Amino acid sequence: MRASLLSASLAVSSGVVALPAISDVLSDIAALPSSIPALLDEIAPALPLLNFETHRFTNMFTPEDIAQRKFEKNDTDTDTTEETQFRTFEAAAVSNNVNAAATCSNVRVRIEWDSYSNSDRQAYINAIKCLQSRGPSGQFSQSRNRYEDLVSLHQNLTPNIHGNAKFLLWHRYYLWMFEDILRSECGFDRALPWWDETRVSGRFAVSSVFSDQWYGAVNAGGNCVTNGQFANLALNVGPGTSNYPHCLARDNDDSQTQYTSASVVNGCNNENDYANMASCAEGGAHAWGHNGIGAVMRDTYGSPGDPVFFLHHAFIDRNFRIWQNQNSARVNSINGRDTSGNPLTLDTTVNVQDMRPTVRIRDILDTTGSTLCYKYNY
Ligand SMILES: [Cu+2]
Repeated sequence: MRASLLSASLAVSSGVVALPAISDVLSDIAALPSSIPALLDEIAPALPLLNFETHRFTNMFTPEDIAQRKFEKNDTDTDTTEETQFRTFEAAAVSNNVNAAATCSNVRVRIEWDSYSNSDRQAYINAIKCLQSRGPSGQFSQSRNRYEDLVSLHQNLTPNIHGNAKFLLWHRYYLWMFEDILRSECGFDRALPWWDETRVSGRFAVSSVFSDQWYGAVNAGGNCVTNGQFANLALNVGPGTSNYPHCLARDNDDSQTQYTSASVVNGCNNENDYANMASCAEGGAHAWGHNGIGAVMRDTYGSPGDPVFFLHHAFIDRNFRIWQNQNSARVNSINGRDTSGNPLTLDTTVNVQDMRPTVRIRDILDTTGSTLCYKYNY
């Protein structure tokens, strides 16, 4: 009885219409402690994977799909060359007035995980744990610590920032804000790391990221991660739009992580058109990495609850930057549409619900401009 009530409430609050084969998950649910308050003092349970699966990243592109250009957005044809040229011209006029060297003279270099020293790694993880130990701002009712403010923001905005051309831009600003909060609130004094998943596509478990020493196992079979520095981490935001205490869980699937490969990344980066490239990147290495790590990372809404989210998204942002570096016009022009179908312009805003100032796309296209000031080590 208790188990069916629980699954019903999860299903309703996360917007799921029907849960298939309830008998398949009953045994898992039945193992949950009896009340939510009791959970707060205990190890949070692993939730049945179905709760994450329901909100998984969709529109995934294999190398074959990419070769067939299945990522193409129908709407990008409406963005005429004339329009794009005008936006480029407009941006050039503005950037002529800005001395980039003067506003970003101390560029931070985000270092790939394998080259990030043990001291850097520990400082970074300490800063994340610091955020997790600090109280929430109060801005988000579902958040129980400062780190979960960031997860809540992502959960709140999920429909606006996925599946449309804002995806790469919003997540770029979100990562920058994460770094800025680590620095201003937890004394972090280095640049973020990023993780080159092309080196370990199809074999994530061999990476030191998922070792006892750092993030703990990726092969957790959907159970709680019980090793590494985030062992038994309790999460309160998600899955989906619901909020229920659960542990950090993972469920590695190499048949999916194989597509974080260089061929997938390069296949998307060969695309000339921003909106098409962004669509390809989102359904390419981005989605495969999320779904391949599994469980919490499989939940579009609550995936930042797994701290590896930020290593993964720095990889995606780095791929975007590599694409921009191929042609200088790519830091001065934009196309594609937002979730409502409105064309993006350089003046379209990117907001983080006031956790940091709202910016315009023109402010964050260049990672070495006056708003952001970072690059990647390769
Ligand atoms: Cu996201």
